[in-house]
Amino acid sequence: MAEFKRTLITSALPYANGPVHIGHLAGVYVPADIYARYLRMKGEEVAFIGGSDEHGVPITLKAKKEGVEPQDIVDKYHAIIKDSFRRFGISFDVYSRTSSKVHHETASEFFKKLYDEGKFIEKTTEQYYDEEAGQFLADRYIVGTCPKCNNEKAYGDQCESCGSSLNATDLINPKSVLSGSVPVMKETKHWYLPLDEYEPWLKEWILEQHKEWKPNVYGQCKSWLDGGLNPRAVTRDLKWGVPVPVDGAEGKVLYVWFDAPIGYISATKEWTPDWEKWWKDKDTRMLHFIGKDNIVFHCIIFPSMLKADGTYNLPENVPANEFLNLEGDKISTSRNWAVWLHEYLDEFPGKEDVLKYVLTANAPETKDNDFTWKDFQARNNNELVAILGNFVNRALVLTQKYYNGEVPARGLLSDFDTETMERISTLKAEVEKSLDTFRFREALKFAMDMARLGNKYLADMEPWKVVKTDAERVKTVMNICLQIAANLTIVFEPFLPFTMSKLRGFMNIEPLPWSELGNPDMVSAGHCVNEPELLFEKIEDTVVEAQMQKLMDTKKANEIAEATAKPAKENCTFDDFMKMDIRVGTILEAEKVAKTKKLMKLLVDTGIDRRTVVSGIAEYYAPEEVVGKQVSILVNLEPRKLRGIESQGMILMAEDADGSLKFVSPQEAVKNGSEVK
Ligand code: B3M
Ligand code: ZN
Repeated sequence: MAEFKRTLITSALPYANGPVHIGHLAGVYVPADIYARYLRMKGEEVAFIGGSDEHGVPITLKAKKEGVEPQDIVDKYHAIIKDSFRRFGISFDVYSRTSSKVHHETASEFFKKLYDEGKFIEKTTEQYYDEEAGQFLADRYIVGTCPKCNNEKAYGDQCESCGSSLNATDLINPKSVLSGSVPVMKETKHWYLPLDEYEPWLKEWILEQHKEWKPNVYGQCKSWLDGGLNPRAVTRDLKWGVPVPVDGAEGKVLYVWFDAPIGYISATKEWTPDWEKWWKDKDTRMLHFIGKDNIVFHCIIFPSMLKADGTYNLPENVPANEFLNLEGDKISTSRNWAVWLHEYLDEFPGKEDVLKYVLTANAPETKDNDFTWKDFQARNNNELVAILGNFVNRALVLTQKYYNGEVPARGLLSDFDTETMERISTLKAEVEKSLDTFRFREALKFAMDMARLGNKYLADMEPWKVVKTDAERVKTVMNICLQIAANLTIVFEPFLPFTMSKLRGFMNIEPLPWSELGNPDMVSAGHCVNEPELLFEKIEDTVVEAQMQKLMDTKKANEIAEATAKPAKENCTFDDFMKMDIRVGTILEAEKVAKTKKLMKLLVDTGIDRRTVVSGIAEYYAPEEVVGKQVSILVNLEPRKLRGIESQGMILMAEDADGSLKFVSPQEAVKNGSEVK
């Protein structure tokens, strides 16, 4: 591998249409931050770039819904996101935004250069147009039925239910999100980046030269490349975004995925006038930290844009993560199924590192993972409190107790002492290897092994038992414990920066560089440590129960919203309706159907006859409650067998928001056999 002088770390720009949540952190910002801190500790030159992605259709739709301008939406969320990252200690060198002037200029110039050099193809095609709203409908402005899974709320670019990527013209029954009207096809001109021309180069560059990329990243690239690439439109008919800087392109802006990655360049410009060194100097290594849904944009499209320009570096690696789920369900901004960072920061003050630890220990590096509050509690209590916190606390408390806080000198070493100290160096090598290959959860496990080592050493040596009888031995043991604690301040620094700053305070030491890790002589005899406090505190059941209750409440609210928002079915004719013979009848007998949870066998007087109906109401009513009730019954439904019983008709039920069933009955008693129409 080539030797690099400096590293440019980019982290995906979150959309400024909502706050950031634990999924963002686990997927992108926590690993990027760990890596940036690690390199800085090694004395390397690093730029850690972030910012908000402030263009794109979801932002314009949200603005429309709230009756404000897109700029108001992004101003609001950019501030919230930026503040959350700051409080959480994500150590960006710059956190910028794509509605800034420098970004508009940078993106515009980037496009113009490629345009002038003839790197785009110009094409006129037919696209959906909303005649009522008087505008073309890009991607998310169109909803319709997914041709693959029948989800009725699929978007023009993607079905979020089955995950297929779609073209607006694939949708069945397309409707405009703006007016609800059926869009028409109309001609429009756009500029396309001919990705097909870059395909042979991409194949060589990724598939041959970057076999070291993570398997999930390499695999996704390979499947895109094997599938063949097509020219891709880089402009849209929209008002919100970077205007296309070409005559005759009024009312068109750059596609959000064209301008957003250029945001990394503009952010670097905002940070330093010397930005070109970070983007064009061959001694700079560029890394993109992203989530898996962004792989194609960062491995195929953005590199093709950079290649087309010809003056920029390409990414060396793209350590993308998979997704983090929450309590078994996909995190979703629109469904409020998330742990929001700004809420966590308010509800768990001083516990930024705890969340960072849990998200790293359980990071979705190779597959999707699940965040649960129980796991959060267990990792805090059983790992941070019981291992790391416990060890350093005992080491410091005993030093106070035995030596008034003064570090004792080491005497003769036992084999076990030597082995323990050697193990620290081997752990150093292991942590480094994991960090260098972006395996952060493994690196964290090795760091925790160092704390485990200290804990075990202290437990095996039992200095409290021999402090009276073998004072020299105890001095050696406590010296070694304090050396381990000093090593912990280094190895945990990239992962738990707030906590390590506290620990250094207790130990009365300055931040140490990474190169000192493994050194068994970091605190010298005679150095005085301070009175320690606890590094971590136990998280009680009531705390996680409250968080789980909050999620349950969200679930309930979503269910109610969904039930009431169910769209009407397609129209039926009057004749269709008249085919159904619905009568009022009275339930005469009722019994549960054996070995089922839901079914009840009813004998109903329909006014025409007495007949048996099997109904799925057993979870909501007891048999004795329903006998004597007047109900509505569809009497000409084809008889069908349920659990061996022939059901002759169907009782009409209303399904409440929580899924429970209630009878549809006449308000006043009527004669059995009365028609419902
Ligand atoms: N805003 C998508 C996302 O948040 C997008 C990333 C842009 S990175 C240049 O998933
Ligand atoms: Zn679908």
